[in-house]
Amino acid sequence: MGIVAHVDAGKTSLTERLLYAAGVIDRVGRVDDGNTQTDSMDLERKRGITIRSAVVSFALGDLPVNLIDTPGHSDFIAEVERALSVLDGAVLVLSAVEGVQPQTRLLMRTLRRLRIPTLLFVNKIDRVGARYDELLADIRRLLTPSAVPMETVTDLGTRPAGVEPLPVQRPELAEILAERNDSFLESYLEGAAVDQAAELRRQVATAEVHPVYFGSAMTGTGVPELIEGIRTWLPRATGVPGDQLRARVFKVERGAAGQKIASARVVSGTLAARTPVAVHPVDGPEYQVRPSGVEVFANGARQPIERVEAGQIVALRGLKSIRIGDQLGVPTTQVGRLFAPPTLETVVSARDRVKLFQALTQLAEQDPLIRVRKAGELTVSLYGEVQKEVIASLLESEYGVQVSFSETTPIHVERLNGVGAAMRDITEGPWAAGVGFRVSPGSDGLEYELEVELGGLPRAFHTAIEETVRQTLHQGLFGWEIPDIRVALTHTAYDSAGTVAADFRRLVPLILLQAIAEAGTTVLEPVNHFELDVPPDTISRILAHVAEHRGVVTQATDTHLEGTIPAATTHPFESQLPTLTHGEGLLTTTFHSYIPVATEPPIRPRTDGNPLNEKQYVLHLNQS
Ligand SMILES: Nc1nc2c(ncn2[C@@H]2O[C@H](COP(=O)(O)OP(=O)(O)OP(=O)(O)O)[C@@H](O)[C@H]2O)c(=O)[nH]1
Ligand SMILES: [Mg+2]
Repeated sequence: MGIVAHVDAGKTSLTERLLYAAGVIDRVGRVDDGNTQTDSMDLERKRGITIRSAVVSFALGDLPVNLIDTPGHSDFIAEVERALSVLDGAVLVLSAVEGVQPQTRLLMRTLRRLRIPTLLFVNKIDRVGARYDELLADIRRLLTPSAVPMETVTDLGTRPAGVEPLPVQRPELAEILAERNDSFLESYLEGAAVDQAAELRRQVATAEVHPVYFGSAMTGTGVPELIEGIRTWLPRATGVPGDQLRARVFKVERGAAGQKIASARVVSGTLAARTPVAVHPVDGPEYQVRPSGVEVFANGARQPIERVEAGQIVALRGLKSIRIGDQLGVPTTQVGRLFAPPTLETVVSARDRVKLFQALTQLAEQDPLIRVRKAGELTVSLYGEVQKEVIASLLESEYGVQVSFSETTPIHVERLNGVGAAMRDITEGPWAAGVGFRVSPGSDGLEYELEVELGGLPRAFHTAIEETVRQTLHQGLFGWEIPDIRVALTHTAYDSAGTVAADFRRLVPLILLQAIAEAGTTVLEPVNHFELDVPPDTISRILAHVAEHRGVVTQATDTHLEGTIPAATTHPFESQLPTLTHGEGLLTTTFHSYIPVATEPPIRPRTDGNPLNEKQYVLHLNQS
């Protein structure tokens, strides 16, 4: 089960309450005191925010629960994405005061799309300004039309706030259930006895209906009721132990002695220590490993175990090359990207470059979105400024490397302007290979098509060509990635006596980029959607401030603005808000889209020896 929410809604506090209720801890820790179970990193304790997902486990009566407490800050959305790929159920937390926030909407949309059974927990009912009816209306309008309150609240907005259960067998609930099930509707209309609880359980399991609980992670009110809700409505994990092993790695960390520890969710089958398992990496060929140790999460700690079964989350030791997203046993289809990729990057420098590179590479294992790029200088991609601070302090505390960053800049992308084609035959170049490509604009990643006979070329060469096409697309005409494109392989040639895969790997970038050059590309910049709440007396100043930062307002009242703003100007815009709004401005941004840059397109330094210039490229290959 996962706990997800907008930043500061109270996920970690609620996790602490659940652990306490389950008897795992005998004192409730507080985020504000830096002593909770799941915010265990120094930096999390110091800053009072969650940075990495953490797994804890406990039993709610006879129900064993593995819980993942996730970060809410939008800079760490990648952590949530990984957790979502292994969940059977979720609790989406909202604050009764702040209500539905941008990240709440993004998460609910994703949970519904993935059909993950979800309960809503409206937290902080003890705080001044807590709302009930109005908030329920917001939930129905903005999150899910089929939200079902399970309780009413007494003394709302005061410390003694409490909850009163609503009956499950009630007409309002029957109507919601009937909307989604015709046979239930019929029986209900006929006045037959209908089991609303059973129907509710079924519709929660299919993520059609979402029960809403209320409470306070601060006072503990409503937590027993939420626990009962989890036990009653969320479906229990089913996994067939006799089946073949299927497991997915969603977290990689390093233990005290630097050894890798991988957390994986076992979907089916069993997994045992010192027994070989097949690893299917995100990219690259399958290989076999023997985990030296297998541990499960139990009662707040990891415990070694000989064999784990379906449904459990395990920690695996001794897997040196394991990465987040890898699958164990029999692979299933990858979940694909749920949220937008990072749109910012920064150059990192340190006195000891070798040490910095090693440290960053290790960090990138724990967080694949720390994409390290070596083009003379080292750059990492980012979701935002908080992440930058986190990387700096991790590098210092865990690796003893002091770093400085350049200013954060947006990661642009390139889009094709039209169609282009290029080909070279085997007789024409320095390599014993021939290829031809036709490229055209795409809308959904790389769409790779074969317009040649598959059998006309050995399999290994086809693989080499396709892999090289993917790599080449990381750097378009201006050095930026081309994410959406259709590439057709129109010609191949080889010499059965002399051709090796490397011939194709060298030739493909040259010819593919020729085809792309013929099509031409446009450089696009990332743009964010923003929501901004400000005091009414500051609105005119704020509107000018938005315009100065190339923002576009699409909706406005005298205290609330919505619109778009380039990623490039988002941080400078935000950093001046406190002064402009007497510290009361509240901004949230989420990725919106890419738009063409209005000025001269920025050029990114290449790392590929520049296949756009054949002489230079051949020279580069000969040197490396
Ligand atoms: N009054 C009140 N404060 C709460 C409640 N729950 C949490 N808080 C406070 O809200 C703040 C955020 O709580 P966290 O539990 O860290 O929230 P979170 O969702 O884990 O935050 P991130 O992981 O950083 O996204 C802390 O200062 C908590 O003490 C509640 O029910 N009532
Ligand atoms: Mg937290």
